[in-house]
Amino acid sequence: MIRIAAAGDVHASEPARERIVEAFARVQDEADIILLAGDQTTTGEHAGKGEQVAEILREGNVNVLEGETIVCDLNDIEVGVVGTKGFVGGFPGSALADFGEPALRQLYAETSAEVDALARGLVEISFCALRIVLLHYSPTADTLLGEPEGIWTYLGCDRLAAPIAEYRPDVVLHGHAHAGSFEGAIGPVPVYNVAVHVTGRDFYVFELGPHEVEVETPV
Ligand SMILES: [Mn+2]
Repeated sequence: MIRIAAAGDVHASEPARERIVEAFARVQDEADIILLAGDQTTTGEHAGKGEQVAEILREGNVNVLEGETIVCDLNDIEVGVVGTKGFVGGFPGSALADFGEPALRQLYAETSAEVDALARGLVEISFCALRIVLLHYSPTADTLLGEPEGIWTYLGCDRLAAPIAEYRPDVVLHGHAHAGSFEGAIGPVPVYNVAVHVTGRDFYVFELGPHEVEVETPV
């Protein structure tokens, strides 16, 4: 079994520095791998500094996955992670179509590129005993329950679910939906919204073994 510590939407800021430093120090002993599902800082992306934030993380030996994969050997288990942000587009009933003005079609194409990256990554790690998908946006409406339905289109896209249903990774983790729900599924694949606002803790730590996930639902 490997122990995974997952957190989305940490939204690090100066006032939260001490708490976050302590949480990262503590979790070192509790997990074999730490997975962060985006929104690491409060305003990095909105301030147009996403690339600088990524560079600082890389300098700290953090693997930043932008449509990429990483394979690591943990406790003699080959673990593959596909990481990509995912994007907007919505779910049946309110889905954006590949139609209309160029700006709208560009948005649709950006989600298509994310879906392609996800599919490519799942092929790349297909030999791994454990396969994890790490997204920011949600691939299912299950974990959006609790969010106003009017904004679901901007919280994720069910087109991201297609490669997940096809390649069946062991687990999918995402964030972004601060008021969403913890647990969902795409066919037999468990999906967890690990946004700290949802899990109610700095990190959600769970064990994963080949072909089994043991997750205790937060109360
Ligand atoms: Mn967020």
